[in-house]
Amino acid sequence: MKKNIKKILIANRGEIALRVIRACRELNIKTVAVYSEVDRAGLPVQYADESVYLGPAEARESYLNIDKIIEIAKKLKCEAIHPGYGFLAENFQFARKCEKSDIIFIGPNSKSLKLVGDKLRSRDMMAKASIPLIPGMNDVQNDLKDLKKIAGKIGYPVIIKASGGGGGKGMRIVRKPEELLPGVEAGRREAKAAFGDETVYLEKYIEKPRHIEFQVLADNYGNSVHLFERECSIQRRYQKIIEETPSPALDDELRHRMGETARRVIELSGYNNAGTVEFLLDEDKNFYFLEVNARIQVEHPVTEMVTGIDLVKQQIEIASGNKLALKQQDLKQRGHAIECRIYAEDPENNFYPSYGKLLLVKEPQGPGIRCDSGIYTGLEVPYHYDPILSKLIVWDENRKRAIQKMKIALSDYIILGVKTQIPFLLDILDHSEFKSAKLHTHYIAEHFAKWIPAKTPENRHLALLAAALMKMNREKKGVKTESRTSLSPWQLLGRWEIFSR
Ligand code: MV4
Repeated sequence: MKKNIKKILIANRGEIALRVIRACRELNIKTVAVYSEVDRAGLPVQYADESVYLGPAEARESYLNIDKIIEIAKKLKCEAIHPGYGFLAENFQFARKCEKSDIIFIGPNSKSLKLVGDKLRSRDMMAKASIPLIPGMNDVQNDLKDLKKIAGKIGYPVIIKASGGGGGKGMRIVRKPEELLPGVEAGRREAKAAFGDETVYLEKYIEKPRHIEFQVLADNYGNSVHLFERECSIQRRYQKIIEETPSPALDDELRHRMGETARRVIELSGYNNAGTVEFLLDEDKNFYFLEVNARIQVEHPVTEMVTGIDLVKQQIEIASGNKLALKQQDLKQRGHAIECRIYAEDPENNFYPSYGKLLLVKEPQGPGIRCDSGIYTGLEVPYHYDPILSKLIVWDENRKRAIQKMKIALSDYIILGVKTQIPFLLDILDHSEFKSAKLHTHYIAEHFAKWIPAKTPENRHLALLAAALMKMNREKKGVKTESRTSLSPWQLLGRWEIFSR
């Protein structure tokens, strides 16, 4: 069962590929990066020990090309593949092909991956084990007349979900009986097109829940621990943008109950490696199991900051067949961590993706500041993939200080050349309901529906100003006055106050 992993292929790109390469280096494991046509200049290609061209930009021909990736892993004698998040991370056929090729898939076994990907089947299994679930259906129901009866029993509003979906894809809310059947028909078509499975089911719709998830690690021998929660209620169109831990909504007693429930969900699913158990928490603090995310998640760093545990290294240790070295009673949460996702999106233009060459990148630094990114000055941001540029994570002793640190770090983060939603993030952090932690999944829809950015100077104007200041500095030096600084305005950029915020 134990296997010495000496080389890992990273079947991903961008910040998460770099994150995995860093963990491998620390464990003395060689790395192979794979890259598409538009990622030749990406940092993973530079950081990995070897890199192999995969194919054209389209994900189907590169990062989703199962046979090609396995072929490269075999050829270069990689004992394991790390899928990161997205792309092939939750594809049980990929996991199964790895298993059949005697390559370790760094993630759960394919059988349990298939189970947790089938929301209706896992709902049914959890119901039988008395895991708290939102009232709704636990089996496939094809007769539309029956559906109407079931919805009546559940009580409106109900939510239609795709069994093969997840993460909000293919969901619709139904508030009146006459909207049910058209909703189900549309939902089925959508689910069929998106996941190749038209199965949908109904649940009672919970208004304004909090989204709280628990990080779990499980080894190959039935041992598991949870590494506490992350609160991910701040999202926009199912895209999380701010995550934090601990959740201000939990006390130790509720945290303990939810954490133990999460471990049971993982054990019942026969799950191994790192996984996340998602819950909704309603306004009366009842929690309900939603689904298992079978991957390392985008927001994993906040858990690392408060527990001091490197989750990617744990994933590799587990995949190598080592027993979990962590014991639940030894795990503690220390301080508070917040993550902001930085996307190449234009908040002034309905968050439309913004692509192009990065003219200047300057990342914040300081105690308790972590920046997981794959960007640098001069990099061309391709439009073919998820527009995430970077993740800014801060740690401090409590929530208030962490928010303060995040505001400073965001203001120091300079990205010129593409638009980012940094101004939007800053306004959320400044909002009174955020400060008092009154969070829920409709927070942005409720408080920021009509958000417009404060007038900030355009990059072109900044460039002109920078040139003017540089000239001034040179002239000062020329007459030998005591110059305040010999730094160029570009180096000082984050400190400019042109308009007051
Ligand atoms: C819900 C819900 C309300 N009631 N289910 C969205 C992601 C997917 N994992 C489940 N989701 C939801 N399921 C019931 N019965 C509200 C959401 C939801 C949501 C959940 C987590 C994070 C953001 C969200 C945004 C809108 C809706």
